[in-house]
Amino acid sequence: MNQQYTEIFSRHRQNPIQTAADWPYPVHTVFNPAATLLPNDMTLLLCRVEDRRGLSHLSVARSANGVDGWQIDPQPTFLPDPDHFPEELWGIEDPRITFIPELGRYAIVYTAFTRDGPGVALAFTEDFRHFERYGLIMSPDDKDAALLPHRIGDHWALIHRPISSSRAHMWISYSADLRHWGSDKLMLEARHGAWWDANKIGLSPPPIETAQGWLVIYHGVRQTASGSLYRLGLALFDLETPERCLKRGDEWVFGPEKPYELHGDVSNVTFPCGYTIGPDGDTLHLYYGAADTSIALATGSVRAMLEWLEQHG
Ligand code: BMA
Repeated sequence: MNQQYTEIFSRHRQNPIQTAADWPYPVHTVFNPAATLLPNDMTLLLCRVEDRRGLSHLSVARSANGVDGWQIDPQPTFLPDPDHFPEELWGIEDPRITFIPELGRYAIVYTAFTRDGPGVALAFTEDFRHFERYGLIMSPDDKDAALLPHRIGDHWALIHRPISSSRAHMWISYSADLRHWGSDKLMLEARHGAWWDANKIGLSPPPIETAQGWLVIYHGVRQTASGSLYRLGLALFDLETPERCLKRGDEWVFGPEKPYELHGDVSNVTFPCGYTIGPDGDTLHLYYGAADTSIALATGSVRAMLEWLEQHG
């Protein structure tokens, strides 16, 4: 690769850090994990696990250093429950975790694969063992969603990605009770034509709250003759009015380069759904699905991302 570009994320040398072979029960692939740091400083990943029917569920993996020594739940942690939640008929996918201090609980926003396509579902947990489902909060087609960690004014805010006609943009919606959502605002539009983020974009991990604004890592999907290319870009949004974009980078900052990202069930995919931030308050550990097959880790700096946006935004 051309080293004249600023490297925003560096890959861990042990990548991929988790594969299906590490799982304590038979699975086909593990990818697109949500992440959070527990009060005891353990890293928790909520991994998307696909079985050999093609259906996904979520399972927890915990590690003291966030790299290896993973303790993986011996059975699926969070299974689809189509008897009570028919929207989970074809599985649950791509979770994003946000800790909500006001509620003292973690919100898990995930994709429910309904009979009519992907929709957005919400659940809460305190311990990643017991879950309270709120059910579907955005009807299909909609995905790539995460909650902001606190209210904006009086309202909770959810970033999500509905598909209308053939274009897919990032939207933000508001709610007084976390169940009924509205006041939808367009947050970031997919570009047109040859751009890396033309036609289809979506939130990747939940936004990172900084003094300068909500720092958003989003994915752009470029359609090519040999399929889709999933790459990542950066944008910054106003803290009080999060639909207001302050800066958007023109170039992507991360994309498939390594063999485990280039080849797999779905080739050319880097797809993060979570991160943790180190004790220095700056080091970002980004956990991503590689080629819809394994889990990989890349490290960056929040300060460096903001500086990059200053220059390239
Ligand atoms: C997206 C989502 C992700 C997946 C990606 C590449 O639309 O379905 O779960 O990683 O496509 O297949």
